Amino acid sequence: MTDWLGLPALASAHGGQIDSLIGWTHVFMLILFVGWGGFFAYCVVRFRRSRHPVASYTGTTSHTSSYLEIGVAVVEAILLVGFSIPLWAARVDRMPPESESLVVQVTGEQFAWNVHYAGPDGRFGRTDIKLLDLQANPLGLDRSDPAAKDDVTTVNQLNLPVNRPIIVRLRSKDVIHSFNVPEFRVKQDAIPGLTIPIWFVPNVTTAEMRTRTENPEFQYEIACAQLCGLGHYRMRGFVTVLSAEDFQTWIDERIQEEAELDIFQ
Ligand SMILES: [Cu+2]
Repeated sequence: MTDWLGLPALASAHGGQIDSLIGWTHVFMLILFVGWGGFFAYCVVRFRRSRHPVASYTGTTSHTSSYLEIGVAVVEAILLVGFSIPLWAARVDRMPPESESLVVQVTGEQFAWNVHYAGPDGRFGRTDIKLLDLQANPLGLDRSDPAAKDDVTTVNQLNLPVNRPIIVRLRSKDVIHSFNVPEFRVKQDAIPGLTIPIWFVPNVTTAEMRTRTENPEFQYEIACAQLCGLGHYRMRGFVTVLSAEDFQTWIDERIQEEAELDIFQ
């Protein structure tokens, strides 16, 4: 079903559930559409003018429709309390343990995505608005803070290891942006003044997806999904999902590079 709905390729552990939810929603809406469409056609014929030349001013006197409405409200309450709220609690509120996950801070700005890794110490270095420099230090990271020594920052490029829970702490410097990676079935607004955590497990590497889609240039994209200003259209980042080893190699190299930069400063 998801094939003919034209959904993007799937690349996260929880995404299948979202797709089946989208599929079922379509099935239920189709049933409703056919049901109500049929009822409408029935009414048009049943209450046609030639059979009912004068309007009925009393209308129906039975209470069936009221009971039906109460029934619908009860079923909806059961769906909400019995299914939606527990699902939301399990999927959104309950984060995987940080010790088993990779925690990344992603900060939106007009018009870029700033990515911040804590490095091996697992602690994010202090950031200070006074150190903010749009070119050299877009996050205002204080390199003199010991926790910042091994931090890695990138712009518009989020590298992730495959099959490991990722916790993204979403922030924004200016206006509301939205972090959307369609293949992961992830979309969350980034709101100035708030740090919003989201989590997912990417389970297809970029290399694997390139073979699967037969597109050697395939890239996962972070598309800003909230109209955020004149440059919104070009607020685009890339996600590269690497094997655990490749990710480790990459981050080690970056830590090395940043350390060398520090020496020259
Ligand atoms: Cu944006």
